[in-house]
Amino acid sequence: MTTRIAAVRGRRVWDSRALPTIEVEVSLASGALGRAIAPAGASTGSGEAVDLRDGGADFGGRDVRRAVAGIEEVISPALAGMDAADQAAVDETLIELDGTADKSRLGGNALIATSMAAAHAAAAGRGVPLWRHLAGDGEPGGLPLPEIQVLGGGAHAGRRIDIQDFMVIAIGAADYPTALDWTARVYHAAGGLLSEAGLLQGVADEGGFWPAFQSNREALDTLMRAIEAAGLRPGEEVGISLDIAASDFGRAGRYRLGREGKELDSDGLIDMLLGWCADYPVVSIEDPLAEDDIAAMAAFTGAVDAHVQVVADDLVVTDARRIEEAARQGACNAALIKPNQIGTLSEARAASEAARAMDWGRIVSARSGESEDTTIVHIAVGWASPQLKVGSIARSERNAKWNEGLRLCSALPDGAALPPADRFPWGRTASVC
Ligand code: 2PG
Ligand code: MG
Repeated sequence: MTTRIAAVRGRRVWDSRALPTIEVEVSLASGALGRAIAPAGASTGSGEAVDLRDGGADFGGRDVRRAVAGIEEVISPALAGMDAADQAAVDETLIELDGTADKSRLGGNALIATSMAAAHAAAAGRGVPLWRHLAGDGEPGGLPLPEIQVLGGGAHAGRRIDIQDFMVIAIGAADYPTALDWTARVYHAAGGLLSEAGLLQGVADEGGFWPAFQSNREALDTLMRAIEAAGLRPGEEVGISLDIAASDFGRAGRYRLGREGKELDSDGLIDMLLGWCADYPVVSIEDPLAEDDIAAMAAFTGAVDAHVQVVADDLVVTDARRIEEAARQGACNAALIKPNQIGTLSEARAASEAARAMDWGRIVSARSGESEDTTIVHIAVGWASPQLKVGSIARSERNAKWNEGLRLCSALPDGAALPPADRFPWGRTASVC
């Protein structure tokens, strides 16, 4: 066996928020090596695998020395001698070693870094790119359509504005490099508008501009003007995508919009969002209501135009069972796939397959706390995900991913082509908004 694991090492490294995180290095008997770094969320769903931290005073309790020790003492001896190419066996072993439902003993962060590092090592041992290894016997996809943040808010910007992500999707771009070009133009135009208005105050956690606005609609207006100032047609070439991250400002059907001093019930929030969809070319909305407000989320999905993608993040947390349940309830029509929410690649893949089986949209996503790790780009291609979300198009922990996609353009069978428009809800109707 050329992919036999010789050693697994855990290492404490730094993420994009100056917080410690975990890198795992899996080396094979053949000398091949695989490395991966765990990302970390800030607005997390309550059902996510536990991100194991030390507690105490250091770095707000967010150090990872315990999780690194678990890799060295528990995971490393158990994986030595196993076949890195047998991802299912590696992941089952990790799940058994942890032994808890929420992965709180060894930590979802330790598990996902190990699971991804094993995949990297197996690909290196086989002498194939990671996306090819991850595709297995299935057909890999092409490049995914990027969903890119221009303005960052919510938990990623000190709650300066309630809505978390104001993003764009270059729905009219024929290929991946063009989608990035158009988005970078919009990004610069937005920066120019903010600068003219005296509102330029740096960037939020994912590289989008800091939201120095008085209302959420002011952010939407700025995004519209930025698309136009970039010389692009809103709704035809570039659509607006929002992550409301409603669980961060509401529970049990009560929502508090701090910036606007408003209290809304579920119907009030639905009306507000439907109003935005009527007034702006919104093509995708993530977590429109809180994770415990499922009937209201289903009501929103039923009421919003069929060309709008309704994405579940906090509600389904990359868990196949939760995705199937959400589909049964008609809560949404797309799933965000964040491997660290569930803890192993095999379980994340099962979630992706569950979404695919229901003909849902699928968006592989990074977290707000990131690093130079580009595994998710290979996951998106290997698992044929039509979309990818990694934050903005500024800061290197983000552009490491977009640039990896540019590298893959020359390696993939379909080159730089993006999935055809009819793969997306907005492409199935004649026009958007
Ligand atoms: C989200 C992500 C990325 P976080 O909510 O979709 O924007 O944020 O990683 O903080 O959960
Ligand atoms: Mg989200």
